Amino acid sequence: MEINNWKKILTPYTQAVEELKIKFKGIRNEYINLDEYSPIEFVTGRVKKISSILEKAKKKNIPLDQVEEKMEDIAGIRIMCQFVEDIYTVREIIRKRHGKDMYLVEERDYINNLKPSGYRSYHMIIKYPVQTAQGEKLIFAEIQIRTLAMNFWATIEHSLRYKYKQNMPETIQERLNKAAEAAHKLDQEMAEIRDEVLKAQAGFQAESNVVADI
Ligand code: 0O2
Repeated sequence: MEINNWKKILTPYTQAVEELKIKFKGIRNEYINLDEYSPIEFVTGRVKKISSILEKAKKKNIPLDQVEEKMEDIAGIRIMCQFVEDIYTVREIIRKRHGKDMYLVEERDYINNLKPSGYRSYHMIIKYPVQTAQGEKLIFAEIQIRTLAMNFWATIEHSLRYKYKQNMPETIQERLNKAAEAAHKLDQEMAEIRDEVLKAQAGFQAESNVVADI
């Protein structure tokens, strides 16, 4: 396919990524402006590179004239959270948007069903309406929701996988598996610390209410 054709195909995806980034960053800002805890730490997004689209199409036997209907992650949004619990808060926020400014198509829980690589993340596939000069275009987008620890692991694993392609040395793979386990433990520890902090805060508030009653 000609480069100009790709440019034409990818334009609404760029638009969708920009709009979705603004929307999710907006949610974070809402919490921050109210001095409340935000379940969203930061948001990134990207349009899949043409070379990655071609590679994936080949791997998944997707004809190039069907990538738009069959490839769900050409537009990708990544939402990073501090705690695992926050991922489910963000999931609820997105579920509530179904039928409003986006349509939820599928959810993939790679947190409870981690991938053989050790990858953990919560994926939500949506259809998102983009207003183009030719009218509305409904396109797929993939929202990946993860903790900072999950993101740290995935970012490094992704770059190593890119470096080694299919030939990842076994020792590196083993270390990555161990690192995935360590990242998981870190998330569990942090969740417990969070519970302790919340309990302590609740106790402190109850005490100050008693003082206030006096
Ligand atoms: P990019 O553009 O480099 O990010 P699959 O072929 O099974 O991996 P599928 O079925 O198309 O993926 O969809 P899925 O499972 O929702 O995953 C697609 C995206 O999730 C990947 O994009 C990654 O961003 C992320 N992902 C999935 N598995 C792994 C993994 O084992 N390690 C890391 N680091 N990321 C993963 P791409 O295709 O890598 O493209």
